[in-house]
Amino acid sequence: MREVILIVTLLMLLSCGGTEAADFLENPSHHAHGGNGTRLLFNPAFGEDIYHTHSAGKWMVNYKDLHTNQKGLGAGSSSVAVEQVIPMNSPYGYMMTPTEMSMDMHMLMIMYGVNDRFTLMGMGTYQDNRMDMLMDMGMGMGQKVMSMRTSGIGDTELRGIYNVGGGIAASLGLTIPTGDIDQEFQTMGMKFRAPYDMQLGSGSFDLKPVLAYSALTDDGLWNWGGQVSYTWHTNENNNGYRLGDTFKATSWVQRALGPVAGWTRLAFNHTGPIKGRDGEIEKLLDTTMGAPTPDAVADNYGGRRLDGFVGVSYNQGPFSVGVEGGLPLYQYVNGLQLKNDWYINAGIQLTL
Ligand SMILES: [Cu+2]
Repeated sequence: MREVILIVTLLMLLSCGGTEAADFLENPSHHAHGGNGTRLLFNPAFGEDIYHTHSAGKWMVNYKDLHTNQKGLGAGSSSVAVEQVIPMNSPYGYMMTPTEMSMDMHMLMIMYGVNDRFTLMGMGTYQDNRMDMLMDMGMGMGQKVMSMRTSGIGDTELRGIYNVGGGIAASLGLTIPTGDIDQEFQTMGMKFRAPYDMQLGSGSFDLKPVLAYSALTDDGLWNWGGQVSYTWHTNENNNGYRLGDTFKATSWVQRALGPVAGWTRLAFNHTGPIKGRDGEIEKLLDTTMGAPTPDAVADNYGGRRLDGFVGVSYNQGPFSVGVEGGLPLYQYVNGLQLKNDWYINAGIQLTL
C-alpha cells in the first residue's frame, strides 16, 4: 500500500510539469519520423516496456535481451554464507544450494496503431536459465560443483494500449502460458523436475494492467515519466501452484544529445510468495531419495527490491539501439534465496 501512495504522489508531481508534453502525445504524427521526441518516447532498451501508443497504421518491432545475474544467498535483507546452508547438519540444513544464476529473457515485440488512440501489441519470449550449485556429498566426501540449464519458449503476451490523453496511457495485457513448467534436470543418476525458478513460464493465464505517464519538453530534449503495473496470476497451473503476483513501479529521466540519449531509471518490484506446491519439485526435498535445495521450497520465493539503472541509446532513421546496466539498491527476500547482483538490458528497435 505504501508503494501505491508513493507512486500516485510521484505521478501527480510529474503531471504538473507535463502540459507541453501532453500536446505532443496528443499529436504524435507531427513527430513521426525519428525526431528527438519520438526516440525518447519509444526507448529501445528499458528493462520493462513502457506502454505507449502509435498513430494509426504505424508499426514498431523491438527485440530485447533482459539479463539478470544472481549471486550469493540472502534471508530477508541479510547475506547468508554457504556454510550456513549445506551440509544437512548446518543451520539451514540442505544438501544442495544454488550459488549463482543467470537468466536471459529474449523478447520479440510487435506493435501496431489501430487508430490514433488504440495500439495492439504482441510479444513472444525465449528464456535461458543457468544455475551453478554446490552439493554436499555426505559422509565427509566433500562438496561438488554442479550446474543446471533450462531454455526454451517462454510465455506469450497480447496487449491493448489506450491513449487516455494528458500523456497517460492505460493498458491491459493477457499472458498465455506457452512456457514449459515441466523442465527437468539430472543428478546422481536420477531425474527430477527443476525448481520453480528454472521453469520457463508461469503455467497460468496472467492479467497485467498498466498505467503509464510520459512527458516531453517542447524542445524534445528531456523526457521523464513513471509507470505502475500489476501481474495477476489468475489460476492455479497444472502442476498445483500459482506464482506470486507482482507489483512494479518505475520512473525515469532521459536527455537527448543529438542522435544519442542517456537516461537513469529506478524500478521497484514487490512479488508475493508462491501459493500451492508442485509435488514433483517437492520430491527434491525428500532427505533419502532427493537432494534438498532451498529453491525447491515454495516459501523461498518473492520479496521486494529497488533497482537503479543507467543507459544510453543511439538513433538513426527508423532504427534505434540501446543498452542499460543496473544494480539492486535494496532487496528483501522471503525465506532463503539467491540475491540479485546486476543487470544488463539491451534492445534494438524499428519504427515504421
Ligand atoms: Cu511502440
